[in-house]
Parts: sequence; C-alpha cells; structure tokens
Amino acid sequence: MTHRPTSRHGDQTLALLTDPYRRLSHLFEQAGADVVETRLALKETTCLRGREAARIFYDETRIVRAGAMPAPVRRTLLGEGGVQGLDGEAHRARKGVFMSLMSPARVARLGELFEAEWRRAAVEWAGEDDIVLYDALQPVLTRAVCAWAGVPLEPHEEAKRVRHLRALFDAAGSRGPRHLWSRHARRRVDAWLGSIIEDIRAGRLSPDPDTAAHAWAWTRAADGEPLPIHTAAVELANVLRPTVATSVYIVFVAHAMQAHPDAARLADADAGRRRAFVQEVRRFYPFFPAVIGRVRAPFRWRDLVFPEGRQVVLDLYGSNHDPAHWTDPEAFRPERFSDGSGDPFGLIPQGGGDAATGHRCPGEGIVVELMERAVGLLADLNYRLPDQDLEIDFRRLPALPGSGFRMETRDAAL
Ligand code: HEM
Ligand code: MYR
Repeated sequence: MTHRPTSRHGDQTLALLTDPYRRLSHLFEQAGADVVETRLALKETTCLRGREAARIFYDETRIVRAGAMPAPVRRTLLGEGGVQGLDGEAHRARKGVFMSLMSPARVARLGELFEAEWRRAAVEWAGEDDIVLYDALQPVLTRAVCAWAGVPLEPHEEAKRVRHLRALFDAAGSRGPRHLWSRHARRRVDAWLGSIIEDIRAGRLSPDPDTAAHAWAWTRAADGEPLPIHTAAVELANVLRPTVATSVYIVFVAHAMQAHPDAARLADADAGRRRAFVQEVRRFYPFFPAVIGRVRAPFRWRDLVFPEGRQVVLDLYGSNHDPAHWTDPEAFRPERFSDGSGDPFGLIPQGGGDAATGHRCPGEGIVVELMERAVGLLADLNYRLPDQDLEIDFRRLPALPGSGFRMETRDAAL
C-alpha cells in the first residue's frame, strides 16, 4: 500500500463536503497508496494517512501552519489569530498557556463540575418524556466549562451562549445559511469573550488565577504587550467551544454503550476497561476529519516531491481506520487499548505528536475525563431507547446518529 505511484483527481472540495470522513480513504484505496495528490479548494494538495505520514506531518521542519487554514474555518470554528495558525517560538509560547490550564487536578475539577451539572439536569430530564442527548448535553457542558474557566454566565444569557458556542462547531461545516449562522455566532462569541477580557483587565471581574479567563486576560505577547483583546477572546473561545463540542463524543459513548452492552458493563465496572472503551470510541467514531498544513521547505517522501508551499492534508479519521495499522479497523474492540493508547502517532483523533511542542490538541485530557465520567453517568441513568434512527450520518459535519440520540427519561433519575 505504500510505495505505489499516486493518482491525480479533479478538485475534491465538493466531494469532501459531501463525504467528509471517508472520501480521502476512497482516494487512497483507488490509488493503492497512502499518499495522494489532488486539488482541494483549487490548490494542489498532497493528502496523507497512516502512522508514518503523521510523523512527517508533525515534523515542524517540514510542515507549517501559517496561512494554511481555509478562511471558512477561520471565520467559524477557529476564529482569526489563534494558536492554530502559529509556528515556531510564537506557537510554543501561546501553546504553553493552554498546557498550563490542563494539570490533572484542574482536569479533574472540570470533571466534577460536569458531573454535578449532569446530575442537576437529570432531575429535569426525569420530568420529561424524552430528551435528545446531543441537545441536552450542551447546556450542561457550557455551565460546567464557564464555571471552570472563570467566565460568568447569567441565567438570562445562558440559552444564547449555548446556541452560539454550539453553532461554532455544529454549523461550520454546513453549506448555505447554516454556515452563515456559524459566522454570525463567531462574531457574537468573540464580542462576548472580548468584553470579559476587558472587564478583567479593568478590574471589574477577578476570576481565580488558575482559570482560563485569568490566563488569557493577562498573557503577554513576545513584545511584552498584552495580547490584543480579540486574540485573547479567540483563545478563550478555544477552551469553551471544544469543551461543549465534547457533546459529540459523549453521544458516541452512549451509542457505543448501546451497541456493545457487554463491553459497556465492563467499562462501567473497571477503570482500565473504561479508559480502553473511551479510547476505542475516539478511534472508531468520526469527529474531526483531517488537519491541514503547508510545506515549509521542499522534501521527498515515498518517492514523491513535496514542493515548498504545497498544501498538505493529514486524514485523521482515515489514519484511525488505516488497515495497515489497525487489525479489522471497522470492528469496535476496546481490547486494542488494554495496554494503553500506544505511540503518539497511532491513535490520532485529536492530532498526533506532542501537544506541548506541536499542534496536537491540548484538550485530550479533558475529553477523556468527560467521556469516562459519561460512561458512569449513562450507566446510572435509567433510560429507555425509543425507535429512532441511530445510524451515524457520515455526511454531516460533525457526524452524529440521525436522531441525535433520543432517550426516554420519564422518572429516570440517577
Ligand atoms: C487542536 C480535536 C477538544 C483545544 C485540535 C486539533 C484537533 C482537535 C484535530 C488539531 C490538531 C492539529 O492541528 O494538528 C479535538 C476534538 C475534541 C477536542 C475532536 C473533542 C471535543 C478540545 C478541548 C480543548 C481543545 C476540550 C480545550 C479545552 C484545542 C486547541 C487546539 C486544538 C487550543 C489548537 C492546538 C494547536 O494548534 O497547537 N483539537 N479537540 N480541544 N484543540 Fe482540540
Ligand atoms: C473543536 O471545537 O475544536 C472540537 C472539534 C470540532 C470538530 C468539528 C468538525 C467539523 C468542522 C469542520 C469545519 C469545516 C468548515 C468548512
């Protein structure tokens, strides 16, 4: 699968939006290779998958990020001026602030807040006939992460903030009016968090020193000046948005528990098996399709030239389903992770390599903590599943079960 010549195809932008998780795998299969040259967003693009490819992609002497992120993603999901588009020393310094927020004690604290909010919400769920888990989780996660991050959230604004944070990740990958809604939400979130940063700098708000709001308000740039308000707001949003987006993974936890009840029982009973179950959910289910960079200086790999400036895409979903690395990749098998999650370029749903020095997601600890807590909380919640469409819709971005996971919760208190 590796040393064969690659093929050329027409522009893949539309095909990718229609089948965002599996399109690249089809190209690799067709080419009989795990490097494929194609066109994406009208640019020559080299697409990669697999463990060796991930090593190349995360080698910062070869691939950089400045100017790589397409405008539609910057204007919605990510915002402008954040850590994702930085390289070298500037990236290292900004990333250090994210890493400092993720100590085990702080991650556990977020887990506790999440669990407390879930238990409060479950009392209300028990008074309703049914809930859609995806929708019900977002207020729970927003309350928890705002409290954790030192961002005030008044009851009267809560529904609006939840809608806007959700739109950043749920509507960014849509076309037409839903994409525009995501852009609108980006402006609203940036303005909201910008005003929080201003309040902190002016002494009107004093969040605890170990919170994200405190950190982003007081972080200085290399020139010693405070970060521009807008940049600080984008980075604070880089903590809130993805934590709310963990709702997608928690829906997948619920989906996997119902599809694999024996594995779910074991996961509920034993911490090691719970970790393995959650890691297999992160490998198996589709969430963040791919990451994008640019060639810094020309190099060759697998008989292929990577010219300077070339757009490069690493297929995360495809790498997590790469038949060269995973035995029976389309089977859900938590036992794969009985001995841990392996090397930093193997399981890469949130990017590969080292989070502190490269662009790998700094939030994996949070995601695993919240997903593990969700295993226990779902096992304790006495719910029933009505007839519904539980099939994962791979055309949606992010993918989800068709129903969003509807649960009958009448009297299902914890
Ligand atoms: C980066 C996925 C949760 C903060 C990333 C990347 C992916 C990813 C694929 C890009 C890696 C790269 O560019 O090489 C996810 C998924 C999540 C999640 C699927 C599940 C909800 C979180 C959480 C946080 C977070 C909870 C923080 C609280 C970030 C930040 C970056 C990032 C700040 C940029 C890192 C950099 O460019 O150096 N994430 N993430 N993410 N993630 Fe996450
Ligand atoms: C995060 O919020 O960073 C966590 C993961 C969100 C993944 C959302 C996946 C779909 C977004 C694709 C945007 C494409 C815009 C053209």
